[in-house]
Amino acid sequence: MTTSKELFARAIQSIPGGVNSPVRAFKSVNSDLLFIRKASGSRIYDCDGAGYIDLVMSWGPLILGHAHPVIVNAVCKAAESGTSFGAPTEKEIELAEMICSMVPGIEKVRLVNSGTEATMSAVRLARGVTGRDKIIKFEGCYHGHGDSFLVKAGSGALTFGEPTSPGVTKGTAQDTLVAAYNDLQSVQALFDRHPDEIACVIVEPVAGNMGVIVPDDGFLPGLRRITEDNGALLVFDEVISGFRISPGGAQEYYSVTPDLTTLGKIIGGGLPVGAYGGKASIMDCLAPDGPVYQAGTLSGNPLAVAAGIAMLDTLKKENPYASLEIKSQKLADGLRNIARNAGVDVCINAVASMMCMFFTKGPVRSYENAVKADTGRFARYHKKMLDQGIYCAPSQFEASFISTAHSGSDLDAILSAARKAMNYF
Ligand code: KE4
Repeated sequence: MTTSKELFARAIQSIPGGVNSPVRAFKSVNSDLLFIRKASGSRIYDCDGAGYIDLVMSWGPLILGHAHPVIVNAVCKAAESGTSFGAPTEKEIELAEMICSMVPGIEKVRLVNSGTEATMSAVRLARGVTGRDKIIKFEGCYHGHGDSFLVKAGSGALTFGEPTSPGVTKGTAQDTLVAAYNDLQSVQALFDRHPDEIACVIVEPVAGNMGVIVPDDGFLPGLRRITEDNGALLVFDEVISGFRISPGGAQEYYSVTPDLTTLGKIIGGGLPVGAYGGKASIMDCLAPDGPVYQAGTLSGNPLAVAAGIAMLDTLKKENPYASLEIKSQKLADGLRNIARNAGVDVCINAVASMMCMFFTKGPVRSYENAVKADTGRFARYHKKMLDQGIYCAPSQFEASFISTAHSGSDLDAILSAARKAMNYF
C-alpha cells in the first residue's frame, strides 16, 4: 500500500501544496497530512492502514455519515442514465421544490456547484437589485474564496494567517466593509458612514469558520432591522448551518428570515452542490428573465441533484435533529468535564450538531475572543487525538460535526481519547 508520505511526495509534483484545498494540508497542526482511501459511517480510513472516528465529516456535508447507502444508490442509479445533459431535468425541479418547502426565506432557488459560487452569485444579485456596490461581511466569517470575501476572512484564510488574500484588488477590497460579529453598533456605524451605498450584509448566522461562534440573542434580529431600515438585503450564508442545525437552517432555528440564503455542503450529500435562493421578486432578477447574470455548465447536475434529493428526503423522513443535538451535547459536556478535571482552560461553543473547543477561557463570542485561543495547545491536542484514532478538524478555527452515524460508543471513544490528549502537554 502506498503510504500518505509517498503520495504526498508525488502529489506536490503536480498539485499546489499537494492538496486541492488548503485546509486539508494539516499545516497549522504541524502534522503530516493523511491521504484517505475510503470512509463509511462515522469512520474514515487513511492510505496507511489506519482508521479514525471522523469529526470533520468532509467539513459538514455528511450529516448522515460517510457512504450512506441511500445516497450512494441514488448517485449510482442516476449515473446509469447519464452524468450531465446541460439541459433542465425534472429532478432539478424536485430538489428546488424541496428546498423551497424547507427553508423559510426561499421562494425560488438557483442550483450552483459550490458554496463559493452560491455566495458570489447572491452578492452579485444583491448588488444588481439594489444598484449599490458595497457589502458588509464580518471579520472571521468565511464565505468561500470569491474576491469580495477574502477580506479578513475565516477558515483557511485565518488559519494560515492570510485573512486578506494577495490577488484581491484594492478596487474589490474597498467595496467590502468589515464589521465585528455580535456587534450591531459596528454594523450601524458602517451604514451611517456609507448611506445608500451598501447592497447587503452577508453573515454566517452561526459562525463556523473562526471556530463556532453563536449569535447573541439580539444579533440576528438586529441585522434584520438595520438592513430593512437602510434598504440593504440581508444574506444568510447557511452553507454550514443549512439543514445542519434544523430542517430550515439557522433562519428557522432563530426565527429570523433573510432576503437571500446561500446553501452548500449537506445539500449535495457530499457531491458538489451549492444553491442560493430568496424572495421570488429578487430571484426573478436573474437571467434569463432578469438582467443579473449567473450561469454554470454543471449546475443542477443529475448526480449531485440525485444525492441532494436522497439527502433531504432522508432528513425529512428521519428528522434526526433532536437526537443529533443530544449526542452533540453529550460530547460537549463530556469534553468540558475532562478539561475542567485536567485544569485546562477551554471554551466549547455548540449549536445542534456543530461545535468547537477553543483552548482559551470563555466566553468566545467574537473574532477577538477566538484568536486568543492557544493554537499551539490545539495542535498538540489534535496530534494526540489523531494518534488515538480520532480525526479532528486540523485547525482551531473550524467546526467539528456529529452525524447520525456516530454511535454512543464512538462518543465514549472520543471522550476517552480526549482524557489522554488533554493531559498530554
Ligand atoms: P465551498 O466553495 O468550499 O463549497 O463553500 C464555501 C463556504 C461558504 N460559506 C461557508 C459558511 C463555508 O463554511 C464555506 C466553506 N467551508 C470550508 C470549511 N470551513 C470549506 C473547507 C475547505 O475550504 O476546504
